[in-house]
Amino acid sequence: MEIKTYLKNKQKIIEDALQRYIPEPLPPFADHIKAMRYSLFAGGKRIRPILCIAAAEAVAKDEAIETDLLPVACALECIHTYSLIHDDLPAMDNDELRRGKPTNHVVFGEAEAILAGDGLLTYAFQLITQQEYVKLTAEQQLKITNVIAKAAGTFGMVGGQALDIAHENTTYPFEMLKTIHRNKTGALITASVHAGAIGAGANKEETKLLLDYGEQIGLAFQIVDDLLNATSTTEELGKKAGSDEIRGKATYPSYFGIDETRRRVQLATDRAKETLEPFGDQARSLRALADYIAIRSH
Ligand code: GRG
Repeated sequence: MEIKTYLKNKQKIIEDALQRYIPEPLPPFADHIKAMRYSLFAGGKRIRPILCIAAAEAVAKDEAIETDLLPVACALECIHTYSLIHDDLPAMDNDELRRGKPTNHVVFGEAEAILAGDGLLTYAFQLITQQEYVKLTAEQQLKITNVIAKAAGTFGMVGGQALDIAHENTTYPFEMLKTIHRNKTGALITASVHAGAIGAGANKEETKLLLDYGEQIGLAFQIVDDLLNATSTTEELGKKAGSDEIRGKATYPSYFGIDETRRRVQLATDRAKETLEPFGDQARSLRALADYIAIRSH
């Protein structure tokens, strides 16, 4: 199946599951839930949930694995969406456009946007552990909760964001840029793959290979984000282009120029695909996702 068809099918499955799992905007919390739903259903690519399911499919032959993992996949999207809402706030990147639409705080105000993010982050962990939704064992739920909490928190995305903000308009060694990228963007992507591996009952060797794959595509994903920020238009991206330079952020293109940056994307993508060799044809979707991440246009 072509990657575009695969993505479309999976996006529809995630979309439907999110509609089922995320509460309706009913009193007394109607306005708060409306703000959560606004960003969640604003047209994200759903890469993290799809990676979670594709990683599980690389390990498990059982077709039910997708349904079993849907709450976890949706939880990853909730956390990702929260991070975008908070990242766009005036105190952080101060952006007014995201996923082609006005950002959450522009529509609902700052206080509501902060709470929409808080609500999504917390609801993610409710989803992973909610007994009527989850088909995984208690041990799998515990492991997945730990992996995702770590990746989303101080030793992952939040820590990476803190470093990123602290280093704006400063010059620093390339090693620091790698640390920022690995935590801010890579950690949740790797955790998405890791959660799929846990859900599918991957053994030690399979888990190690999938983690290596996750790290390489996490790296490729962030480098492409840097490239797109430097080379695309706001219309193409659905968010402000050129903002890294305006905010004095170090990026791969600022260290290496565009051509060398593109070469590094290809290198990370090739490495990611190499680690999948032992999975044979069962990892075809993960391979296609690595290619998709490298050539994506928004
Ligand atoms: C506020 C705790 C906190 C963290 C923010 C995610 C993040 C950390 C900042 C966003 C800034 C940014 C552009 C990061 C680059 C990688 C990234 C997360 C891009 C957006 O992800 P996509 O392309 O977005 O998967 P969609 O809209 O398709 O879901």
